[in-house]
Amino acid sequence: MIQETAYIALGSNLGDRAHYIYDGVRLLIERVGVRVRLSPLYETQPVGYLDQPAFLNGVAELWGKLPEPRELLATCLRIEEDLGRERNIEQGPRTLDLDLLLCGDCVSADDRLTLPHPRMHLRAFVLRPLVDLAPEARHPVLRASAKDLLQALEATEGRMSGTG
Ligand code: PH2
Ligand code: MG
Ligand code: MG
Repeated sequence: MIQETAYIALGSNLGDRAHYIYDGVRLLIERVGVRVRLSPLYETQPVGYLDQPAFLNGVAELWGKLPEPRELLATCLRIEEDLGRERNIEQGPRTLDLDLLLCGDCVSADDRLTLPHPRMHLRAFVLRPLVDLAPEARHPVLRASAKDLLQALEATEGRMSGTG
């Protein structure tokens, strides 16, 4: 059996945000059948589309016999839907967003799934919790560790508030 590691970013900015994130983790464990570790959660200000409430963000590490990335993506979308996500405004408020960041060393650029996530290295709300979990996790395209990517981002943007 091939054991692999994947990382998924979680974000919520509607309702009981922590509850949605913990429910998302529970459903990942049940439906993917792998071990999951959850990072600390951070309260973050919206990036991109600004006119929306603050987010709670974290990252989950999945370890075990993983499905194909497309199947994992389909499971994530289904969990978002089952937890009440409505897609009205692009990048707008959501009960739960699950974004595939890394699936082992997989690199993919088809129209439905881009891996690694195309903006993960630009987002402190993704990199900060990823570094908490796995500072040495490698970005297979940029060939840099999560820790190095966060350091590079902080050098240009400054440190994300509330993360020490
Ligand atoms: N997600 C977005 C857009 N902006 N900002 C924060 N702070 N956290 C998010 O998870 C987030 C965002 C689109 O997915
Ligand atoms: Mg997202
Ligand atoms: Mg998403």
